[in-house]
Amino acid sequence: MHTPRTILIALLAWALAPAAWSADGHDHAPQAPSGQPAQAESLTAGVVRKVDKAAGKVTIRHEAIQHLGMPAMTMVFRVKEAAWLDQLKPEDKIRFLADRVNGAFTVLRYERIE
Ligand SMILES: [Cu+2]
Repeated sequence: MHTPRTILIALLAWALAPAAWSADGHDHAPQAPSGQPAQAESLTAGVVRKVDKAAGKVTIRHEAIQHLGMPAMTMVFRVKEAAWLDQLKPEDKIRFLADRVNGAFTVLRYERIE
């Protein structure tokens, strides 16, 4: 049978352990580097589906975009340079750099895939 003393010790051990763990947990944070490489610049393959010069947008069927956490899909992008809308046409195969600019997904750079 348990004596009151062993029960008390068990309760104290249970009560103190989590406090010790959380104190340790708070210690490591300041030294830890962020781990995320700043803006890993990676080009994404895609195929132009539609160019809308009036709206300044291009629809691209693209592969997964890791740095945006986006799976492969077809979607509309803005473009950094309006002139690109004259150079792009449906079925063009491109590799492009996409990122958020003022909350809108934007093509910042692209190159044609021959
Ligand atoms: Cu997308």
